[in-house]
Amino acid sequence: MATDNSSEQCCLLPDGPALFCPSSYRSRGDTCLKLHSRPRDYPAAKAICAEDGARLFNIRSQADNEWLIGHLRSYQSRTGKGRGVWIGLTDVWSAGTLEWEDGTAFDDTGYTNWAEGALDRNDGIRDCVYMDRGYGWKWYIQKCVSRRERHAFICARDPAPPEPTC
Ligand SMILES: [Ca+2]
Repeated sequence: MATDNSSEQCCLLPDGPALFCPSSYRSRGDTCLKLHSRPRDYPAAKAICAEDGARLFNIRSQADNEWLIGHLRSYQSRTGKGRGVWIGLTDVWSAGTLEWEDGTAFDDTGYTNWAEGALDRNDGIRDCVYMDRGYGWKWYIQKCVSRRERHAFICARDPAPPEPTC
């Protein structure tokens, strides 16, 4: 992640206050994003985002997918660490029915980037989707909690008016 640019103004509403990303988040479009490079299991990653009023970043377009890959490549080239990242997609609530963490149903006709055979692996045990360098950055599914396979993750939240300083 780039250095803190929290003071960077994110968005302007027509008649509202300027909105900012909180410190340690960076702005991308109208969203604030933060990469957590330390691998966690899916519920732990979710909980860490929730502490910030954020949710796991959802890939909703090819642009999102490419941005995330570029971001991870850059991180890996600097640190030599990291190979997988949760993408905020799970069927843990209803087996076989994938949903994004923002609450929208997964749409097969929308953008997807599945690894070959990944969906065949979706059973009652494997419920959480990640993308992995080992699969050419394509999407794969695994257990949400696995001691051996934890992943980095990105928290996404809305920008907010600046905190009062007095
Ligand atoms: Ca499943």
